[in-house]
Amino acid sequence: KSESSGTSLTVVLLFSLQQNNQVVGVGSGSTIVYAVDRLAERVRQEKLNIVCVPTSFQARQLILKHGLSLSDLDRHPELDVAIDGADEVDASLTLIKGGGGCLTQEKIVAGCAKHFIVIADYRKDSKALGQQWKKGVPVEVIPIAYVPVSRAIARRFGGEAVLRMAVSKAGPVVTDNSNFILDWKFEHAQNWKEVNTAIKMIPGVVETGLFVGMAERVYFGMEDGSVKIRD
Ligand code: DER
Repeated sequence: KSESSGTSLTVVLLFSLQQNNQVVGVGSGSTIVYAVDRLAERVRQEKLNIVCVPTSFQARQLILKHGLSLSDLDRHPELDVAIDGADEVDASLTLIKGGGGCLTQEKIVAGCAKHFIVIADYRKDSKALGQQWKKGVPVEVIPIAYVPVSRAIARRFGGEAVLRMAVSKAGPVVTDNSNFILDWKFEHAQNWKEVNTAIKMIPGVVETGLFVGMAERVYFGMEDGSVKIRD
C-alpha cells in the first residue's frame, strides 16, 4: 500500500467531515490508520468535537491511542458517517470486506451510519468481485457450525469455504466476537444481493463480508498520490 495514496486519501476524505459534533464510525485494517491519524490532527487543529465508534478491538485501540473520544452504539446508535476500508470494490460498489476478520462489527456500524464511506488503494478497484481479491468472501460463523456451514455453502453456491487458520497462534482465527471465519472461494460471479441473504439464512452464520448497496462513496488512493472517487 503506498503511503502517499493513503495520506492523500484521508486529506480529501476528511474535508467531507465539515460539521462539528459528528459521530464517526471508525473501520478496521491498515488504510483506516491514515484516516484516523488525519482525523485526530484535525480535531486538535480545529478543536472539532467528534465522538468515534469502533468496529473492532483494533479500531478501539486506534481511537484511544489518538486520544479521540470513544463511544459505542448504546450511546450513539445513529452515526453521521462511518469510514472503513475494503478488500475489493466492484462496479456497483458492492464490497468484499473482512480480510482483517472484523466484518460483523464493521457491517453493524456501517448500517447505523447515515453515510458509509470507503477508502482503499487503487488495487481494490475491480470490475467484478474476485478479479483482484483472491481470498474469497469471509463468512463469520458460530464455531460449532463451521463444518455444516462450509458444506452448505459449497453445495448451494459452489467453490470451497475454508476455515481461516491463525498465523501466530495454533488453530483457527477467533474473531472479536469469539467466532470463526470461513473464506468462501467462489468460482464465478453471483447475484451478490441474493447470495448474501441466502448465506445469512444458513443456521450458524453470523455475517458475511458482502456489503451490498451500503457504500455511498469510495475514495481510491492512486499510485501517483491522486484520488479517484466512485459514487
Ligand atoms: O477487514 C476489513 O474489512 C478491512 O477493512 C479490509 O477490508 C481493508 O483492510 P486494508 O485497509 O488493510 O486493506
